[in-house]
Amino acid sequence: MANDVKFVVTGGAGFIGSTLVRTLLSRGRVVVIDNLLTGHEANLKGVRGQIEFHNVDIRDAAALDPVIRGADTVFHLAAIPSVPRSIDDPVPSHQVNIDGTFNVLRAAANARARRVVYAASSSAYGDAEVLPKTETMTPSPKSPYAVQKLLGEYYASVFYSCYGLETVSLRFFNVYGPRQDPTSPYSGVLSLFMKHLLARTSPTIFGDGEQSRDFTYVEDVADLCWKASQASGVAGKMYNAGNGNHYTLNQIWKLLQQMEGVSLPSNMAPPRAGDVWHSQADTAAAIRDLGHSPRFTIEEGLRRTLEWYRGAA
Ligand code: UD2
Repeated sequence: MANDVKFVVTGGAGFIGSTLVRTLLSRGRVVVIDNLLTGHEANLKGVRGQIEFHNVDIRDAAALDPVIRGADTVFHLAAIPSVPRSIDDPVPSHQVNIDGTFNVLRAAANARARRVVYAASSSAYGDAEVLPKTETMTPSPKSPYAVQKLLGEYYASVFYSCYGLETVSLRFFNVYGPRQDPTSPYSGVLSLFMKHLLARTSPTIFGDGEQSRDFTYVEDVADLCWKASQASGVAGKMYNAGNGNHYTLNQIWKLLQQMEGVSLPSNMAPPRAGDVWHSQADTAAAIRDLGHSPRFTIEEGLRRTLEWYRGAA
């Protein structure tokens, strides 16, 4: 692929976006859009000189157009994540995750971009009874965040059917790995577990810890974003971006303690509103249509992530 192909990554200074940026560097010109609300320029350390960075808020439609112009692929990862954050403070997450997504899709359509890959969320499934969760299941969102991310999928699909903009939605399943920010109460649970493990303090587990997640290593998700941008016959569709396994919080916390040879019983707190109980991806469609091939076992992913936090501490 010619090196002047332009890729735009919204949320490119975020945890997942900054990993994707590194995946794309050898494949073309990378342009990052981020307002640094939850992202950090430090996430781009070592690659900052090889990319073009725009401090732009995706709520600002007029500012998006010139940056997206000329793009081959737009990877739309900018969002205000977190289920509890969307419950506590729903307006900003609504505006960014719905209006912002609309603005990105519109700018991409106006720019006649070849394709948009959209970061959707496994939260769309809610508490569907059956595991693993398959793309054909009826969505059942339990929180504003889940609704917002689902609506983005619908918009992505309609931008294909109505405007001919190729889109692929990937439902990310609890992504973890290096550069995930552990400093907010809304941070992903594994980043918080890592922080506590290294500080030798006890994490808080909401509920009895028997809820499970399909924890997916960030590099596997970044690889799948790339594959989704290249696959044929997938425009307008949605796929699970998961690992295909699921582990309870109790299992993961136990595993982490064993890795460090420590004993730190967790604090228990009431379950969180909007929380999904079990989550596990059926990966068959992504394997078949996108060539998905996750490489990292949970042990290997946790080991690499822990080493990164140790170095960053
Ligand atoms: C949801 C989505 C995920 C992604 C993410 C973005 C599901 C199943 N997953 O993740 O795909 O879109 O949102 O934010 O909906 N917890 C604790 N202690 C803590 C923090 C969290 O016990 O200190 C629990 C929390 O109650 C939940 C689990 O850990 O049961 C995972 O929470 P999370 O915030 O890491 O991610 P989750 O599942 O809401």
